[in-house]
Amino acid sequence: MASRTAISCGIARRLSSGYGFATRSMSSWWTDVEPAAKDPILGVTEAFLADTHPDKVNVGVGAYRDDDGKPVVLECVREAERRIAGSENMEYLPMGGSVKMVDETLKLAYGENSEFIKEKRIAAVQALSGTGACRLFAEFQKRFQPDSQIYIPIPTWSNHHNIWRDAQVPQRTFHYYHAETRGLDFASLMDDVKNAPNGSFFMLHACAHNPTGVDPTEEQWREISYQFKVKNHFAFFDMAYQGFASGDPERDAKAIRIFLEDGHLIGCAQSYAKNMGLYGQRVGCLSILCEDELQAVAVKSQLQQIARPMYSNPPVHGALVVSTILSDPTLKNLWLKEVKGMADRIIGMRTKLRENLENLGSPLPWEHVTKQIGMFCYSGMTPEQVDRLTNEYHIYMTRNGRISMAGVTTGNVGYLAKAIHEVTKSS
Ligand code: PGU
Repeated sequence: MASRTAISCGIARRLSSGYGFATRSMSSWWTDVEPAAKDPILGVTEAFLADTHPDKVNVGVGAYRDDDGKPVVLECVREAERRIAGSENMEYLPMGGSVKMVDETLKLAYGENSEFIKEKRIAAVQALSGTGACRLFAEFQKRFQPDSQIYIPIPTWSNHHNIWRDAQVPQRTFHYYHAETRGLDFASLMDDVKNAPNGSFFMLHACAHNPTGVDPTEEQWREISYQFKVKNHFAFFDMAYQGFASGDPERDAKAIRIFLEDGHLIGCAQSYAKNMGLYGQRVGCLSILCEDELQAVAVKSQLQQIARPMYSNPPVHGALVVSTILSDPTLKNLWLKEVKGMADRIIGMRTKLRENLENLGSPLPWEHVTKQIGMFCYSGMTPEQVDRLTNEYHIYMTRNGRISMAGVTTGNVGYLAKAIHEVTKSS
């Protein structure tokens, strides 16, 4: 940095003294910058928006749509916003964000009557949605366990790799999905857990695994938790879809509760992007369960110190929306009803998509469309088949064959099934 400043001062001097360096404009600093690769998920949205075809379909990004294909603002959110507009100010939040929002958020992950909450053993801060929570944790991991690595399932949400890469935490992978059965590769997963060095960090999807839609059963979670205990591994849960797996946020926290029962000190990223439809508000939470209150105070203070030079303090509006909803029993019940409504519509679309494919006489099996859970269907289509869907049918999805079921509607499911049938029937 210092040398660049010195060089630029030199250039400025020569320019002003007429030495004839006019061709070297300041923009030449960036001539070596190549365009970044397109994001495999958000790049799909960009391509979709640029397409002018009237029948185009976007089943790329995991963002919920109603049955008319429109983005949804939940009724509970509308009501909370009416209340906020009439009363709240927009001051800075503390570095760790809204205490009220964080307190309510911890109840969703750790349980309404959690002993850990009562004992103040959880270090928790508001984060910039689920991504920000993961990123904050990765930074914390690097800072306080500098020699550690992170084990990430294959496949996973593509951004997980970017997050731990930018935090300079080395990445390892563990088996998760079995392509032939389109289910969990439990045996290989357990082998990887056993073979990892003692005390390894693992990133686990708490529910509604992205992109596969395949979760371990309760029994399998118990075995995973047991083996983590034997190996003294650290479990970091990314919970971006609480409520979308079963329709009930409480049931979707089961994996976390099993780990808590078994005495693990976990970490957890929570997001309100999907289950409250607060995508662009960037509201979420990072929590780390500690040995005691003293440790939790220290850990929280370090998380705040990481946040301070990055973004200082998190945004206030989304946090107010969340805390208003969750602290009011009537609004909270409305929210629970609305989450279930979203999950149910997606399940309905799974049935319709499968029925349509079978009625078209597809020679391929499609049971996995209805067996998988959460927002996504991991269809098994190849990148080339996806390219044909996009180029010939204006259907946009990620090249790993993931269909965001949240974008499937009564209006487009027939068209989608027909196009999928056309590109897969001879495979
Ligand atoms: N973790 C998982 C497993 C996710 O799928 C997502 C979002 C996040 C965290 C982050 O969500 P926040 O919005 O930061 O709370 N994945 C979606 C949304 C698009 C994206 O890639 O960010 C998806 O389509 O996979």
